[in-house]
Amino acid sequence: MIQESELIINPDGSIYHLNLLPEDIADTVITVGDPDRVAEVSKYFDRIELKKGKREFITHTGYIGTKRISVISTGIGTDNIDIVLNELDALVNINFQERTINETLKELSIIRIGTSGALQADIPMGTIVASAYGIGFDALMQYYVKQQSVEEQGIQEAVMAAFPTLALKPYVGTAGVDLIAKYAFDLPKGITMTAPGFYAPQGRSLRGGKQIPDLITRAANVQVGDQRITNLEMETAGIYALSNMFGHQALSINAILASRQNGTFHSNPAQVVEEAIKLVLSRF
Ligand code: R1P
Repeated sequence: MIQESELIINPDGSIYHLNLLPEDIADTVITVGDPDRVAEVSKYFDRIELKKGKREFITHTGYIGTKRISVISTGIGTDNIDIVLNELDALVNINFQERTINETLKELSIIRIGTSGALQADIPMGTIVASAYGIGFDALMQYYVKQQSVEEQGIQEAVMAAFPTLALKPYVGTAGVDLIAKYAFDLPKGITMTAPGFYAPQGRSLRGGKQIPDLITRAANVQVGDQRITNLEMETAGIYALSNMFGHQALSINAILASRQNGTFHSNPAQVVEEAIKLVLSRF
């Protein structure tokens, strides 16, 4: 039996942070960082069945045709991903009355529609990129047990060699094969670097000193077989690694808003995000 302090259930039976009941969530869940982006996705639903939320975690569940779909905002960063992924998994794989793990486990399809900066000069702003892998430069997976594939180990070793001064060991997660085939078969793909911050952890500095001044070129030059680091953001690796651990499929689709090699930012970010949303929903 899972203790009350570990699986925290609100008085209405909903899970602590997401404020959702098990029946509130569809088997396909789109995640977005920005709570305002939830309505930008659900405006394309044929019918919205519920809108719930708490803090930065806003959820809309509805239907496209006869297919049920949820969209949930995660807010920014891996610490939020830890909460969202654990609570989504609990909603489908834990019996809240008995506080026990279900015998038959459910596999969710989790699709992130996010924004990101390109690391490669040949990926222009406005491109929609899919993450074949995510590499996390944060400590999240130092607290979990996850099997590592040979491919993941190769990426981890190449990245560690490129960043010898890092005290932590970046971890790797992998996209769900079925989701890549369904949603991202024709998109440019690569490794998404996931940083634990927006400024120095992504090679930016407005005023403070940077511990890794050449972070962008170091990351851009990593080559593992035919894989390279295409883009940089703050959630994909955590989503992938936890989904891999739990047995869910995940896919991260990013609208490229910045070119980090050229130092430029897109003049109409909302339009690129809209294109990414329409692309994913048209393939649902
Ligand atoms: C930073 O501005 C945020 O934007 C990116 C980063 O990963 C980070 O969450 O993604 P979202 O637009 O999906 O939030």
